[in-house]
Amino acid sequence: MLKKLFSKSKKGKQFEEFLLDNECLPSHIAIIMDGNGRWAKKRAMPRIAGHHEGMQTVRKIARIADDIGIKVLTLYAFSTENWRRPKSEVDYLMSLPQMFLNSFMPELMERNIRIQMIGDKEGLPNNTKKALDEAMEKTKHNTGLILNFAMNYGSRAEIVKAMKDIMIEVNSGNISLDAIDETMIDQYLMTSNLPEPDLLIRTSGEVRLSNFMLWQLAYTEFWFTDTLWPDFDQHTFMEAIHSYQKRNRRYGGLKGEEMK
Ligand code: V07
Repeated sequence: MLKKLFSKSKKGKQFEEFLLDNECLPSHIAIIMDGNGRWAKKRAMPRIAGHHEGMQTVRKIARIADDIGIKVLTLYAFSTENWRRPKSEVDYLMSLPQMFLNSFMPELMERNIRIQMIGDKEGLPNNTKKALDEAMEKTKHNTGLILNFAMNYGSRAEIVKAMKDIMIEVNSGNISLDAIDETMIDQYLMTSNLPEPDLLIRTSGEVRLSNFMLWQLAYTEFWFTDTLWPDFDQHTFMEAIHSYQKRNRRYGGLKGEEMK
């Protein structure tokens, strides 16, 4: 069924209308949120101003994802490579989860949104870790949108850890070599409770995966835009979902393996 989604401007007047097919909505959307630094540079502002604006965009896009019934939104917030940035920038980035959660928590609860994360939590500063732990604990019974942040995340490191964890079980005789298959590897990844992403979005004109969810993205549709993350809005988001739905409908007659 095609469903019209009306959005409102600040004055409350309808200014745009989107047609969404809610029968082939992507369940899981993953986003590489690039272009925050460039956004700030264009305005002669410090990079951290771009990150702050990027955080506001996270809030807006999470609301929209929730409104249209997306089940999982995975956002690449901090990669294992990002530690190489200047210390002042890293410090600021690490303060964002707290800032975001402090102000957004009442709305997260109201909307029944659950916070999750993937990545190496132990490598995060204590304050950041604590804010994340509290938010995950507080929202763990929420059954709506899963807002999944990739924090201190690297896909290869995730796969290495899964391999090691499986080896521990093999060595202690709990599982046999023959029992290792794709389903088992899925279960040892940090995304074990999530469906695979249906749609990957990367902003800011870069066309790489940058060590993001390499295993999980095997069959995912990719959508790239030159729009910088702080400028990403409802219109761009709908454009991405539209494009996914157009491609998906083309495979309408195919099922299962054929579609892969
Ligand atoms: C970060 C804003 C978005 C653009 C990308 C870089 C900067 C939201 C969070 C966040 C993370 C965990 C959480 C709640 C919010 C965040 C970092 C960077 C490190 F539980 N935005 N955002 N975390 N940016």
